[in-house]
Formats: sequence, C-alpha cells, structure tokens
Amino acid sequence: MSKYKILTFSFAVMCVAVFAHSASAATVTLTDLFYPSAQATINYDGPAGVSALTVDGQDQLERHWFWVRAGATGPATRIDLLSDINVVAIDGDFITVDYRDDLQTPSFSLQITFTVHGAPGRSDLLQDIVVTNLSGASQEFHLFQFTDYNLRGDANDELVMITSAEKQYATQVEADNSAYAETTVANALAPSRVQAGSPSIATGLDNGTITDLAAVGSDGPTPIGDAAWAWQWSTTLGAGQGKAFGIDNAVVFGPNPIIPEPASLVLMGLGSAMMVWRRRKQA
Ligand SMILES: [Ca+2]
Ligand SMILES: [Ca+2]
Ligand SMILES: [Ca+2]
Ligand SMILES: [Ca+2]
Repeated sequence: MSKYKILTFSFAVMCVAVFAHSASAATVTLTDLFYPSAQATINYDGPAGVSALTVDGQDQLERHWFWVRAGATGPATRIDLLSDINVVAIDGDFITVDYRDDLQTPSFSLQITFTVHGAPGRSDLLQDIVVTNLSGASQEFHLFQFTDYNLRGDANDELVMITSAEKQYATQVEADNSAYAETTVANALAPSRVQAGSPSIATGLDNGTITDLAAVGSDGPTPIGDAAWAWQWSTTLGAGQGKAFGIDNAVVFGPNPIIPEPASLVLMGLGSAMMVWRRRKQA
C-alpha cells in the first residue's frame, strides 16, 4: 500500500469514527438507580425517539415520540427535526432536553425531562413537559404524542382504548391480559383530541396527512392487532407564557384491572370484556 493510500484510508476511518460518535451521542439509555432492569432508550434528536422501555429486562416499546405545531393550521413537525436541540441536564435515570424551532429567534421552547422508574413487573417513563411561548405575541401551540407498544415481545395481539371523559388515560392491553400499558396525563392539561389505531398514525403525522387528530369517536377499543395511539394537546399561550404538565407511561406485567376476566383470557373473552367496558363507559 502506498503512503498516499494509507493516508486516505486513515482519513476515511477517522471520518467514520467521528460520524459514529456524533450519531451515538444522541441516544441515551436511562436506568433506574435501584431497579436496573428498568431502562428507557431515547434517541432524543433522531426519528426513533423513545425506542425501548424494559420491564424486568424485556423491551415493551416500539416507539414513543412527539410532534409540534405553532399556529392554528398546517402540518406538525417531529421534534427531532427542530433546528435547536440541547441537553440541559442528564444523569443515570433522567435527561432534560430543550427543543426550539429556530436557532436565532425561536418562537417557542419545549422542554422535556424523561425519567425512568422501575419495580418488579412494572416500569414507568415519566415526562415533565414545559412549553413556553418565546415570541412577543400570543400564539396557538399544539403538541402531539404518538405511542406504539409491542407488549410481551409480540405486536399483533393487542388493543388500545382511551378512557375517561377528559381522555387523559390511554390503555393498551395484551390480548391474553398478561400485560398492559397505561399512559396518564397529569396537571390538568387534558388532550383535546385523541386517536386510537395502528402505527400508521405516525406516518400520517410525518407526511402531513394528519394535521389534527380525530376529535371524537376514535378512542377505541381498537380491533386486536398492532395497536398504537396518539394524543393532541392544544393551547394558546400569551407572550412569554409557559405551561407545564406531566405524562406517565407505565407498563405493568399482570392483568389489567379494567378487564374482569382471569389471566387465561382468550380473544372471545376479551371481546365480551370490551362490551362490559363500553357499557360502563356509557353509563
Ligand atoms: Ca423497542
Ligand atoms: Ca403483544
Ligand atoms: Ca403475546
Ligand atoms: Ca404496537
């Protein structure tokens, strides 16, 4: 090998090493300090978003991520595509990331603190969210959350339903009722729109065919399959005004208390349980 070729080769290796470093720096794995088999993997500046949430060491999550829109109309933007993304704080079990839409004159900031908490048979991914209007005028702000669990290592045996009058509980259930995921919104900022369905919801958010989620009648329970769902929060913030709220994504091994059948639940049984649930909901 000539000297020139060796130099070229070394430079190429260096480039790959630098690129690999910056790509991997954007993915963090959070670990519960006392129960280390509870972990969350977050690609905070890439499209994967939160790609893993482990319960007792087993991954339950396909994808969980956010999109934003400032203003009343138009498509949403996935937060990893915003121009200014900075890690504000990070430790073993949490990370705080600040997202802004413009490097020089941002019109808003979205700050999310992700924290993982674990226990035997249960893991929680907590998200403390602060949205602040950085512009000099009042503006509408929309935040979209998309969540796609594949519980217990398989995808096509689950359903999702979004409950309560305020729609702030989303529950995804494994068909044999051996596990469920429950997502809760706290601090009185209930989602204004919801959509229970399949992973294609994320495609619609990305390609602009979904600009607002469905307002009513799309809260499930969905047919059994590869379940996923989304929420949309809409709020108007005055100049300089901020709003804080929290989301808890919990995954629990064991039967869901909303379904009163034994753990040996088969698809037929789940169907009748859903009827009971529907009746309860209408009552
Ligand atoms: Ca995963
Ligand atoms: Ca499953
Ligand atoms: Ca299964
Ligand atoms: Ca799924």
